Amino acid sequence: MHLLALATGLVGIANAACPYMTGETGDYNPHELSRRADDGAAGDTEEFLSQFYLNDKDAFMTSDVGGPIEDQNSLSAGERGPTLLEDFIFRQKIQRFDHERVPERAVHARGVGAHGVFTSYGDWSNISAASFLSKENKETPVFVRFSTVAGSRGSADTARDVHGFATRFYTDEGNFDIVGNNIPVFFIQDAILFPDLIHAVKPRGDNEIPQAASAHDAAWDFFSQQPSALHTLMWAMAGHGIPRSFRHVDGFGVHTFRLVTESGKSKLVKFHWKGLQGKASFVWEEAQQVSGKNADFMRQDLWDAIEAGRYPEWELGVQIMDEDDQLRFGFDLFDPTKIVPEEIVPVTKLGKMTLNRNPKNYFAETEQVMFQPGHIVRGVDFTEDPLLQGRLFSYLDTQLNRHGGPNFEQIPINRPRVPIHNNNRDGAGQMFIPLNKDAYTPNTPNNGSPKQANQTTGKGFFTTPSRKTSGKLQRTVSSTFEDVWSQPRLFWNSLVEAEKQFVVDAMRFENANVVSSVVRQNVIIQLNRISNDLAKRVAEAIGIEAPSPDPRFYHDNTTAHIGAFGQKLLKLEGLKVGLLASVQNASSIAQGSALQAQLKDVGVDVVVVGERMVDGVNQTYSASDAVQFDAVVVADGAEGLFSARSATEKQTKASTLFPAGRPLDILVDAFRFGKTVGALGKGSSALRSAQIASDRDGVYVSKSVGEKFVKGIKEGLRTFKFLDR
Ligand code: HDE
Repeated sequence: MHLLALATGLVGIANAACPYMTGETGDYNPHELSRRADDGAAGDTEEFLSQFYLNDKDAFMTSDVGGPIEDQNSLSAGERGPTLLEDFIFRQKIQRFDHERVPERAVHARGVGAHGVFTSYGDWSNISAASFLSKENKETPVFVRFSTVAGSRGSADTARDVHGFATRFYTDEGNFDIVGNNIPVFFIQDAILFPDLIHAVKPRGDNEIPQAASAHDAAWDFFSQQPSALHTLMWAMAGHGIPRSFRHVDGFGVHTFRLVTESGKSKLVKFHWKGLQGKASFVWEEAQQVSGKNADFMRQDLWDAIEAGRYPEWELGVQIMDEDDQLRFGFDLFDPTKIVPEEIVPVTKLGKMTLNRNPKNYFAETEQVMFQPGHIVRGVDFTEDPLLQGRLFSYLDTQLNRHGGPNFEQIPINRPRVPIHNNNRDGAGQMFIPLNKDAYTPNTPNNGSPKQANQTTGKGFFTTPSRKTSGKLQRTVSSTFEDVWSQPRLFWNSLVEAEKQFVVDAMRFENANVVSSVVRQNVIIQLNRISNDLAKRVAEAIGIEAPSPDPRFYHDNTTAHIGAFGQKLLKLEGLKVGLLASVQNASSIAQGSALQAQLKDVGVDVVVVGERMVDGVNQTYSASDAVQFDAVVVADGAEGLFSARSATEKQTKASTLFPAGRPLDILVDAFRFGKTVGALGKGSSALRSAQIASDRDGVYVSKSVGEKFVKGIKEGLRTFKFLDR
């Protein structure tokens, strides 16, 4: 008889007579503090986390061990004497400060988090046993962290980069994380190359330059010699690399995962987060300016939107495929450099996520949240994707390094909303007091608890029963992963013309910063395998001879849902219109409230800009730039501030209220950044000073804030970018 079975057999006997079976282990709940809802639902995140809130209101300051103290002067030997070692108040305060930092994330160091809720659209037990998908309207708390990849924790938000989109579901059967990106593919096919990729993209080893940028030799050297990177590179060079905000990105699980039903039937799936705001991007000059003017632009945008009750939303969808489809579409579903075009497999929407609460403390929540692709629940399973397999090791490993021990899952933001029962013990910073003194299985004294749970007993996690693997050991790329050029071409073919130019401009910028002509040459060789047109246009600008077409690689296929441009925004909430007014003309300022009244219904904010802060003015010209606004309107009566540059300079020289020519610059920049531009009444003369023809796309002129004008501005904002100006 198997030892476990033997032990289990004995439990029954022990149960009746054993003095250890007092019921104390049965009641053991290390989550004494957890207020789990009676119905077994995962409960409300804020209520759970509020147990850990520290509120200093009307309290005296205390030391870390609780005694009230004063901490503004250190204890010295005599008025002018040295500080005493016995001053525990001084020592504790400085020591705690010295230890405030933990290692930033090795990648994705800069990010912003928010709480929310996921609501299932239905009972999805036909595809997954995951409890958060088990019934219509079932709600599960979530925490999301958006990030950039390459920059350090203090880098600017608008660096051109892939963007992280990591979601944790605090389900009533444990935590499930989708640790995804805003781009559906990845640069490499095997996790063992990740350190190479990141070392190539991160700043140089000697001088740590450049920060949060891929416009340098090492990055493009790697990209051009590792052509599996090309597909992701194309996405990153398109609008997806510089989104307008985190509210305006989609998200992807990237790898193919498995969903598994109660009975063990599996499907292959790709996870999608489809934003209900729509997608929007900056243009590059604009993104660079934002980096300098407001490095926190994107975290501010998310924070403000949530504070204002404009909760961003995403639908969770899956492309569902059969196990037999693994090689059916002309590529390998386990190759993370491939998308499954939605024309082949449409996206089934499973539910909706709403982000509705900002964290109370950045460090405790956003910095300490530790996502892992390995956090899965019953009903979800991995696949053989070698990138995913490697990630399953890396996240836990790096988190041990960040936290300094294995108990980080007990930190409030990481804790599941259900009790923990296992024989894992001790480690630095243990938060629980386990009552079970027999931390082993099988055990007799504890009646075998905690008991083993599996597919049929205790709603346990189970691996897809039909999964099998075999083969001889080898260090090779799968032959089914070899074609890495067709899908970058599919991407290129599917872009609207203006976004193609956007990609060309991005590649010209990046490669103009590459010093080595060998690397630039290699880049062009690879681009030519995607498209001769693309290669020629980039080559022309970076001093490389235009290559001849290489038709071995070319096809004319296209797919929808690819670009960041070319689709209208679905919601305008939280976008900003700058009304350029003048304090010299009160009526120009009053147009702000008229315009605001008309844009309120779509959640657009009007910011009235004037020479100085007076009633009705929200911002001064001295502190304003085009990059702060999604559209700019010149008020009737403000035209005096916009005369041709020489006159403006003369006029503003006399005053130091704002830099010379600032109002005109805002207008000119707004236009060249592809934004919606408008003018009211005599304000339209400002357009002439800026050499903006009033019949251009996205330019709206009117006598006053009338219906047609407002409709135009809204329509312009929906288009968001007029790229082909
Ligand atoms: Fe990550 N990645 N990654 N990554 N990743 C990390 O884990 C890694 C990859 C992603 O907001 C690290 O806890 C390897 C793909 C996000 O906290 C680290 C490989 C995708 C975040 C790590 C990949 C991602 C990370 C650093 C190649 C999209 C931020 C800190 C096999 C599907 C999560 C941490 C957050 C973070 C390793 C590739 C997304 C070092 C080895 C593909 C969104 O463990």
